[in-house]
Amino acid sequence: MFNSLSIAKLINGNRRQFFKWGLVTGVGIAGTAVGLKALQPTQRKIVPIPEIPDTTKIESIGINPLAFARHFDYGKIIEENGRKIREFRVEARTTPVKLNEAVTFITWNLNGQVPGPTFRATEGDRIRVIFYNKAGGHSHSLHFHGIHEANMDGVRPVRNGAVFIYEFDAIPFGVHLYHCHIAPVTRHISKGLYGMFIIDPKEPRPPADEMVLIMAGYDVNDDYKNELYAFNGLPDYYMHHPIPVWKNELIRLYVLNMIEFDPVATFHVHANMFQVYRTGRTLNPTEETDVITMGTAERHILELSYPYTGKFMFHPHQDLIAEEGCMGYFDVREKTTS
Ligand SMILES: [Cu+2]
Repeated sequence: MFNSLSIAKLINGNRRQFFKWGLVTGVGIAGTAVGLKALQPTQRKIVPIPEIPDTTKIESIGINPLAFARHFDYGKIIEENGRKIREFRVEARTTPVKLNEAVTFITWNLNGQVPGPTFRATEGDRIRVIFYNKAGGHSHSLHFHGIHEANMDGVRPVRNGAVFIYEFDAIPFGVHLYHCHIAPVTRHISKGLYGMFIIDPKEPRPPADEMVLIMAGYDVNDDYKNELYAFNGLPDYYMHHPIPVWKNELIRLYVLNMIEFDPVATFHVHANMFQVYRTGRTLNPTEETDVITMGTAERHILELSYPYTGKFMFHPHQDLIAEEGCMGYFDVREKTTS
Protein backbone atom coordinates (compact mmCIF):
# COMPACT_ATOMS: atom_id res chain seq x y z
CA MET A 1 0.00 0.00 0.00
CA PHE A 2 1.01 3.64 -0.08
CA ASN A 3 0.93 6.51 2.40
CA SER A 4 -0.18 10.14 2.08
CA LEU A 5 3.25 11.28 1.05
CA SER A 6 3.58 8.75 -1.74
CA ILE A 7 0.08 9.66 -2.90
CA ALA A 8 1.10 13.33 -3.01
CA LYS A 9 4.13 12.39 -5.10
CA LEU A 10 2.02 10.27 -7.39
CA ILE A 11 -0.52 13.02 -7.83
CA ASN A 12 2.21 15.56 -8.56
CA GLY A 13 3.71 13.14 -11.03
CA ASN A 14 0.35 12.84 -12.75
CA ARG A 15 -0.71 16.48 -12.59
CA ARG A 16 -1.08 16.83 -16.33
CA GLN A 17 -3.43 13.89 -16.35
CA PHE A 18 -5.39 15.30 -13.44
CA PHE A 19 -5.65 18.71 -15.08
CA LYS A 20 -6.83 17.02 -18.24
CA TRP A 21 -9.60 15.34 -16.28
CA GLY A 22 -10.43 18.55 -14.44
CA LEU A 23 -9.74 17.05 -11.07
CA VAL A 24 -7.17 19.34 -9.54
CA THR A 25 -9.63 22.00 -8.48
CA GLY A 26 -12.50 19.57 -8.05
CA VAL A 27 -11.30 17.48 -5.16
CA GLY A 28 -8.69 19.57 -3.38
CA ILE A 29 -5.83 17.19 -3.92
CA ALA A 30 -3.37 19.16 -1.77
CA GLY A 31 -5.67 18.51 1.15
CA THR A 32 -5.27 14.78 0.87
CA ALA A 33 -1.64 15.03 1.90
CA VAL A 34 -1.64 17.84 4.46
CA GLY A 35 -3.79 18.97 7.33
CA LEU A 36 -5.71 15.73 7.65
CA LYS A 37 -7.25 14.80 10.95
CA ALA A 38 -7.94 11.13 11.46
CA LEU A 39 -11.36 10.40 12.94
CA GLN A 40 -12.93 7.19 14.11
CA PRO A 41 -14.48 5.05 11.39
CA THR A 42 -18.15 4.22 11.60
CA GLN A 43 -18.90 1.57 14.17
CA ARG A 44 -21.72 -0.87 13.72
CA LYS A 45 -23.13 -3.06 16.43
CA ILE A 46 -21.19 -6.31 16.32
CA VAL A 47 -22.99 -9.46 17.41
CA PRO A 48 -20.94 -12.35 18.84
CA ILE A 49 -20.07 -14.98 16.26
CA PRO A 50 -18.70 -18.51 16.63
CA GLU A 51 -14.96 -18.86 16.73
CA ILE A 52 -13.50 -19.35 13.27
CA PRO A 53 -10.80 -22.01 13.38
CA ASP A 54 -8.38 -20.57 10.85
CA THR A 55 -8.39 -17.14 9.28
CA THR A 56 -4.84 -17.24 7.97
CA LYS A 57 -4.60 -15.26 4.76
CA ILE A 58 -4.14 -17.37 1.66
CA GLU A 59 -1.29 -15.46 0.10
CA SER A 60 -2.07 -16.07 -3.57
CA ILE A 61 -5.61 -14.68 -3.36
CA GLY A 62 -4.88 -12.08 -0.67
CA ILE A 63 -7.73 -13.11 1.64
CA ASN A 64 -9.04 -15.94 3.75
CA PRO A 65 -12.62 -16.43 2.53
CA LEU A 66 -13.84 -17.14 6.09
CA ALA A 67 -12.44 -13.82 7.28
CA PHE A 68 -13.36 -11.96 4.08
CA ALA A 69 -17.07 -12.82 4.41
CA ARG A 70 -17.37 -10.83 7.65
CA HIS A 71 -14.80 -8.11 6.96
CA PHE A 72 -15.94 -4.62 6.02
CA ASP A 73 -13.63 -1.81 4.95
CA TYR A 74 -14.91 1.47 6.38
CA GLY A 75 -11.94 3.40 4.99
CA LYS A 76 -10.45 6.24 6.93
CA ILE A 77 -12.49 9.26 7.86
CA ILE A 78 -10.58 12.44 7.30
CA GLU A 79 -11.59 16.04 7.88
CA GLU A 80 -10.68 18.43 5.12
CA ASN A 81 -11.65 22.09 5.11
CA GLY A 82 -14.33 21.35 7.70
CA ARG A 83 -15.77 18.52 5.64
CA LYS A 84 -15.65 14.83 6.54
CA ILE A 85 -14.60 12.44 3.81
CA ARG A 86 -14.47 8.66 3.96
CA GLU A 87 -11.34 7.77 2.07
CA PHE A 88 -10.30 4.44 0.58
CA ARG A 89 -6.95 3.72 -1.06
CA VAL A 90 -6.64 0.83 -3.46
CA GLU A 91 -4.20 -0.48 -5.99
CA ALA A 92 -4.96 -2.50 -9.11
CA ARG A 93 -2.53 -5.40 -9.29
CA THR A 94 -1.89 -8.50 -11.38
CA THR A 95 -1.55 -11.66 -9.31
CA PRO A 96 -1.55 -15.40 -10.04
CA VAL A 97 -4.09 -17.30 -7.92
CA LYS A 98 -4.10 -21.03 -7.38
CA LEU A 99 -7.77 -21.92 -7.90
CA ASN A 100 -7.28 -25.65 -7.30
CA GLU A 101 -4.52 -28.23 -7.49
CA ALA A 102 -4.44 -28.07 -11.29
CA VAL A 103 -5.31 -24.49 -12.19
CA THR A 104 -3.39 -21.29 -11.54
CA PHE A 105 -5.09 -18.23 -12.98
CA ILE A 106 -3.71 -14.73 -13.55
CA THR A 107 -6.10 -12.31 -11.83
CA TRP A 108 -6.46 -8.55 -12.17
CA ASN A 109 -7.48 -7.38 -8.74
CA LEU A 110 -7.54 -4.72 -6.04
CA ASN A 111 -4.84 -4.84 -3.36
CA GLY A 112 -3.90 -8.37 -4.41
CA GLN A 113 -7.24 -9.83 -3.33
CA VAL A 114 -10.23 -11.39 -5.12
CA PRO A 115 -12.91 -10.17 -4.53
CA GLY A 116 -11.74 -6.63 -3.80
CA PRO A 117 -12.39 -5.12 -0.36
CA THR A 118 -16.01 -4.67 0.73
CA PHE A 119 -16.30 -0.89 1.03
CA ARG A 120 -18.88 0.25 3.55
CA ALA A 121 -20.30 3.67 4.27
CA THR A 122 -23.40 5.38 5.61
CA GLU A 123 -25.87 7.10 3.32
CA GLY A 124 -24.81 10.67 2.63
CA ASP A 125 -21.10 10.16 3.41
CA ARG A 126 -18.68 11.83 1.06
CA ILE A 127 -16.61 9.03 -0.48
CA ARG A 128 -13.13 9.34 -1.92
CA VAL A 129 -11.47 6.38 -3.58
CA ILE A 130 -7.82 6.87 -4.52
CA PHE A 131 -7.20 4.34 -7.25
CA TYR A 132 -3.63 3.60 -8.25
CA ASN A 133 -3.16 1.32 -11.26
CA LYS A 134 -0.10 -0.79 -10.46
CA ALA A 135 -1.29 -3.77 -12.52
CA GLY A 136 1.75 -3.54 -14.75
CA GLY A 137 0.12 -3.50 -18.16
CA HIS A 138 -3.53 -2.92 -18.94
CA SER A 139 -5.55 0.18 -18.17
CA HIS A 140 -8.23 -0.32 -15.52
CA SER A 141 -10.91 1.77 -13.79
CA LEU A 142 -13.38 1.61 -10.95
CA HIS A 143 -17.03 2.02 -11.86
CA PHE A 144 -19.31 2.25 -8.85
CA HIS A 145 -23.02 1.53 -8.84
CA GLY A 146 -25.09 4.12 -7.01
CA ILE A 147 -25.86 7.72 -7.99
CA HIS A 148 -23.04 10.12 -8.93
CA GLU A 149 -21.81 12.62 -11.51
CA ALA A 150 -20.75 11.56 -15.01
CA ASN A 151 -17.06 12.34 -14.51
CA MET A 152 -17.01 10.02 -11.47
CA ASP A 153 -18.60 7.10 -13.34
CA GLY A 154 -15.35 5.19 -13.80
CA VAL A 155 -15.60 4.37 -17.49
CA ARG A 156 -12.44 6.21 -18.51
CA PRO A 157 -9.22 4.18 -18.52
CA VAL A 158 -6.63 4.76 -15.83
CA ARG A 159 -3.41 3.71 -17.48
CA ASN A 160 -0.76 1.63 -15.79
CA GLY A 161 1.20 3.76 -13.34
CA ALA A 162 -1.50 6.45 -13.07
CA VAL A 163 -3.71 7.49 -10.18
CA PHE A 164 -7.33 8.55 -10.39
CA ILE A 165 -9.41 9.91 -7.53
CA TYR A 166 -13.10 9.07 -7.52
CA GLU A 167 -15.20 11.26 -5.25
CA PHE A 168 -18.96 11.20 -4.77
CA ASP A 169 -21.72 11.01 -2.18
CA ALA A 170 -22.77 7.58 -0.91
CA ILE A 171 -26.36 7.42 -2.22
CA PRO A 172 -28.72 5.67 -2.11
CA PHE A 173 -28.54 3.19 0.78
CA GLY A 174 -28.45 -0.40 -0.38
CA VAL A 175 -26.13 -3.12 -1.59
CA HIS A 176 -24.04 -1.91 -4.49
CA LEU A 177 -20.93 -3.05 -6.30
CA TYR A 178 -17.92 -1.73 -8.08
CA HIS A 179 -15.94 -3.16 -10.94
CA CYS A 180 -13.49 -2.28 -13.65
CA HIS A 181 -15.26 -0.88 -16.72
CA ILE A 182 -12.57 -1.19 -19.37
CA ALA A 183 -13.50 -3.14 -22.50
CA PRO A 184 -13.91 -6.03 -22.75
CA VAL A 185 -15.71 -5.59 -19.44
CA THR A 186 -16.55 -9.30 -19.20
CA ARG A 187 -12.82 -10.01 -19.21
CA HIS A 188 -11.87 -7.28 -16.73
CA ILE A 189 -14.56 -8.38 -14.28
CA SER A 190 -14.03 -12.11 -14.63
CA LYS A 191 -10.30 -11.61 -14.10
CA GLY A 192 -11.15 -10.38 -10.60
CA LEU A 193 -11.59 -6.60 -10.58
CA TYR A 194 -14.84 -6.35 -8.65
CA GLY A 195 -16.17 -6.00 -5.14
CA MET A 196 -19.13 -4.96 -3.01
CA PHE A 197 -20.03 -1.46 -1.88
CA ILE A 198 -22.52 -1.37 1.01
CA ILE A 199 -24.30 1.86 1.90
CA ASP A 200 -26.03 1.60 5.25
CA PRO A 201 -29.19 3.58 5.88
CA LYS A 202 -28.72 6.49 8.30
CA GLU A 203 -30.77 4.57 10.86
CA PRO A 204 -28.80 1.30 10.95
CA ARG A 205 -30.40 -2.07 10.38
CA PRO A 206 -30.88 -4.22 13.51
CA PRO A 207 -27.76 -6.04 14.77
CA ALA A 208 -27.11 -9.34 12.98
CA ASP A 209 -24.31 -11.68 12.00
CA GLU A 210 -23.55 -9.97 8.69
CA MET A 211 -21.62 -11.51 5.86
CA VAL A 212 -20.83 -11.02 2.19
CA LEU A 213 -21.23 -13.76 -0.41
CA ILE A 214 -20.11 -12.85 -3.92
CA MET A 215 -20.64 -15.40 -6.68
CA ALA A 216 -18.18 -15.24 -9.57
CA GLY A 217 -16.83 -17.36 -12.41
CA TYR A 218 -13.41 -18.02 -13.91
CA ASP A 219 -12.89 -18.43 -17.65
CA VAL A 220 -9.56 -20.15 -17.37
CA ASN A 221 -9.05 -20.97 -21.08
CA ASP A 222 -10.37 -17.75 -22.68
CA ASP A 223 -13.32 -19.43 -24.41
CA TYR A 224 -15.92 -16.97 -23.05
CA LYS A 225 -17.32 -19.67 -20.79
CA ASN A 226 -16.60 -20.26 -17.13
CA GLU A 227 -14.82 -23.44 -16.18
CA LEU A 228 -14.74 -22.71 -12.44
CA TYR A 229 -16.95 -20.74 -10.07
CA ALA A 230 -16.61 -19.57 -6.50
CA PHE A 231 -18.14 -17.82 -3.54
CA ASN A 232 -15.70 -15.14 -2.38
CA GLY A 233 -12.83 -16.02 -4.66
CA LEU A 234 -11.86 -19.62 -4.10
CA PRO A 235 -13.77 -22.55 -5.68
CA ASP A 236 -15.34 -24.89 -3.12
CA TYR A 237 -13.64 -23.15 -0.19
CA TYR A 238 -16.76 -23.14 1.99
CA MET A 239 -17.38 -26.81 1.17
CA HIS A 240 -14.13 -27.66 2.91
CA HIS A 241 -14.33 -24.79 5.42
CA PRO A 242 -18.02 -24.33 6.36
CA ILE A 243 -18.99 -20.90 7.67
CA PRO A 244 -19.77 -21.27 11.40
CA VAL A 245 -22.97 -19.51 12.54
CA TRP A 246 -25.11 -19.67 15.67
CA LYS A 247 -28.45 -21.39 15.79
CA ASN A 248 -31.36 -18.93 16.16
CA GLU A 249 -29.14 -15.91 15.41
CA LEU A 250 -30.26 -13.39 12.81
CA ILE A 251 -27.97 -13.79 9.79
CA ARG A 252 -27.83 -11.00 7.23
CA LEU A 253 -26.35 -12.04 3.90
CA TYR A 254 -25.19 -9.47 1.36
CA VAL A 255 -25.30 -11.55 -1.82
CA LEU A 256 -23.97 -10.39 -5.21
CA ASN A 257 -23.99 -12.23 -8.51
CA MET A 258 -20.78 -11.20 -10.32
CA ILE A 259 -20.75 -14.17 -12.72
CA GLU A 260 -19.90 -13.11 -16.27
CA PHE A 261 -20.69 -15.20 -19.40
CA ASP A 262 -23.66 -16.99 -17.70
CA PRO A 263 -26.67 -14.67 -17.94
CA VAL A 264 -28.24 -15.71 -14.66
CA ALA A 265 -27.60 -17.50 -11.41
CA THR A 266 -29.88 -18.20 -8.50
CA PHE A 267 -29.02 -18.29 -4.81
CA HIS A 268 -30.54 -21.08 -2.78
CA VAL A 269 -30.25 -22.19 0.84
CA HIS A 270 -31.07 -25.68 2.05
CA ALA A 271 -33.65 -26.44 4.73
CA ASN A 272 -34.65 -22.84 5.33
CA MET A 273 -36.34 -19.73 3.92
CA PHE A 274 -34.99 -16.18 3.77
CA GLN A 275 -36.44 -12.68 3.77
CA VAL A 276 -35.55 -10.63 0.68
CA TYR A 277 -34.57 -6.95 0.73
CA ARG A 278 -34.18 -6.40 -2.99
CA THR A 279 -30.94 -4.52 -3.82
CA GLY A 280 -30.90 -3.71 -0.11
CA ARG A 281 -33.18 -0.80 -1.03
CA THR A 282 -35.92 -1.50 1.50
CA LEU A 283 -35.98 -1.51 5.29
CA ASN A 284 -38.68 -4.17 5.39
CA PRO A 285 -38.59 -7.47 3.52
CA THR A 286 -40.66 -7.71 0.37
CA GLU A 287 -40.62 -11.45 -0.17
CA GLU A 288 -39.86 -14.77 1.46
CA THR A 289 -38.36 -17.63 -0.54
CA ASP A 290 -35.53 -20.16 -0.58
CA VAL A 291 -34.27 -19.47 -4.09
CA ILE A 292 -33.83 -16.07 -5.70
CA THR A 293 -32.90 -15.38 -9.33
CA MET A 294 -30.13 -12.88 -10.00
CA GLY A 295 -28.81 -11.54 -13.30
CA THR A 296 -25.20 -10.41 -13.44
CA ALA A 297 -24.63 -7.50 -11.01
CA GLU A 298 -27.90 -8.09 -9.17
CA ARG A 299 -27.53 -8.17 -5.41
CA HIS A 300 -29.77 -8.41 -2.40
CA ILE A 301 -29.87 -8.52 1.37
CA LEU A 302 -31.21 -11.87 2.54
CA GLU A 303 -32.04 -12.51 6.19
CA LEU A 304 -32.56 -15.83 7.88
CA SER A 305 -31.86 -17.78 11.04
CA TYR A 306 -31.42 -21.52 11.45
CA PRO A 307 -33.63 -23.36 13.96
CA TYR A 308 -31.58 -26.56 13.76
CA THR A 309 -27.88 -27.27 14.21
CA GLY A 310 -25.90 -29.05 11.53
CA LYS A 311 -24.36 -28.37 8.15
CA PHE A 312 -26.61 -26.74 5.56
CA MET A 313 -25.65 -26.10 1.94
CA PHE A 314 -26.02 -22.89 -0.03
CA HIS A 315 -25.47 -22.65 -3.79
CA PRO A 316 -26.95 -21.45 -7.08
CA HIS A 317 -29.61 -23.89 -8.31
CA GLN A 318 -27.90 -23.95 -11.71
CA ASP A 319 -26.25 -27.12 -10.53
CA LEU A 320 -23.46 -26.98 -13.10
CA ILE A 321 -22.37 -23.66 -11.58
CA ALA A 322 -22.64 -25.13 -8.09
CA GLU A 323 -20.77 -28.29 -8.93
CA GLU A 324 -17.89 -26.36 -10.50
CA GLY A 325 -17.09 -24.54 -7.26
CA CYS A 326 -19.95 -22.19 -6.29
CA MET A 327 -21.18 -24.13 -3.29
CA GLY A 328 -20.69 -24.00 0.44
CA TYR A 329 -21.99 -24.93 3.88
CA PHE A 330 -23.15 -23.06 6.91
CA ASP A 331 -22.14 -24.95 10.05
CA VAL A 332 -24.98 -24.09 12.44
CA ARG A 333 -23.93 -24.50 16.07
CA GLU A 334 -25.62 -24.32 19.44
CA LYS A 335 -24.93 -20.89 20.86
CA THR A 336 -22.48 -20.84 23.74
CA THR A 337 -22.21 -18.05 26.27
CA SER A 338 -18.42 -17.81 26.25
CU1 LIG B 1 -9.75 -3.66 -15.78
